Amino acid sequence: MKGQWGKLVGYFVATLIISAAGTFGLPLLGGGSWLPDLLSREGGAIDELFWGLTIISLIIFAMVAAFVIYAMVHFRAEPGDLSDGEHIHGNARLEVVWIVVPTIIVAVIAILSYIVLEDNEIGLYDKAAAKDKGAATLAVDVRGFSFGWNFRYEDLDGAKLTGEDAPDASPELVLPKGQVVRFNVLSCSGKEHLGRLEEQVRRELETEGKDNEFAEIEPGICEKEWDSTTAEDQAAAEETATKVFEARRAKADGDDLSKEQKELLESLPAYHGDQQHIDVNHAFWVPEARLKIDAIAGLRTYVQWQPTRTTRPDDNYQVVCAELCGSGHNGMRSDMCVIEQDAFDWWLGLSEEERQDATCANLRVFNCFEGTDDFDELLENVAQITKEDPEAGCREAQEALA
Ligand SMILES: [Cu+2]
Repeated sequence: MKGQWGKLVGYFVATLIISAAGTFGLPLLGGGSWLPDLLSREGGAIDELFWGLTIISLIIFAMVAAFVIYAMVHFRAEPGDLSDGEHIHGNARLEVVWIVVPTIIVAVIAILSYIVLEDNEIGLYDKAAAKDKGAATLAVDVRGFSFGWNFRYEDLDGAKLTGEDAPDASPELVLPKGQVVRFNVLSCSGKEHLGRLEEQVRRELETEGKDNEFAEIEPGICEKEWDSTTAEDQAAAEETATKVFEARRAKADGDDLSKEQKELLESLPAYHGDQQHIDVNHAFWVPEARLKIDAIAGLRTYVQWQPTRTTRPDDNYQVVCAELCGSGHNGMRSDMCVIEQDAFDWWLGLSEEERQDATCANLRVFNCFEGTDDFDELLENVAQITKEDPEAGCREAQEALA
């Protein structure tokens, strides 16, 4: 008996060493890590959890492999032996072990995951609970549509932060370093908008030259919410959006609709052909920040994280869609970048025209010149540098401006 355990332990240790060397060593051959760069405060704990789970998995793998190898080596049949193996059943002690041990492992994993996720969601749903532990200080409205993203910047009460002449929304995600950002995520149909415009054009064409009171079509709910500027407007639009979502879900489930729900669904703008104003679900994800959240049509979801460093020219990070959403899914990517707070404040106030050059491709090079505060001039110079050398890194840019 003693010898058996000794051999089992030997197989266990050997398998553990080989599989651990493979797991941690293979990426070194490729010159990197299994994980992308880390950009957020929240990502650190997630990575630790990931590696913790990896180690638990390696140990379980080595245990199973040890038994398999032991069985193969010591219980293999002699050549020509075609008889059945011994039938064994009813080992109470063994059954207790294989129920209790996995239960403990799963419970430990669940508790560790809960602690990490709970800590990452400080104040996300309960501002009062956040206190000084690092709740969000900036809100970004994230709208996913087929196929792209829009980002709008707000304070936590929903008031827009962009200046008078600034565009409402940005197709790229620009974030200030150090602020905890709460992302309000929604799949807000691009088709809703396109569908309305198409319908409007069609109606105008049909009645060319004649007055057509029907040519003006009400914006859809998603657009209304987007366009609302006061907190009350937004709350009202959001409330309606929630009711529409519930009514649609009830309809899809085959439940009886209330009178209010029926009226609501009938009042929605309808277009020719399919229900073009309904977009599909997407998922908002910046791999370097680790956290992701679904973007659901009609239902707002939230995620928050704090970018802890600025992005450099080599940090070509992107917002990607993590939910297979259709033919354009692979192209549903937007550039993202993190800049210093004062540069961010300046960026928010830029007019539509000025923002043309203030893209992430240039803002990343911007970050090579920390301490400069004449951002207008810097942008002009940087735009010139990247025009001549789109691949310019910090060194090239610094040399060009020296
Ligand atoms: Cu997608």
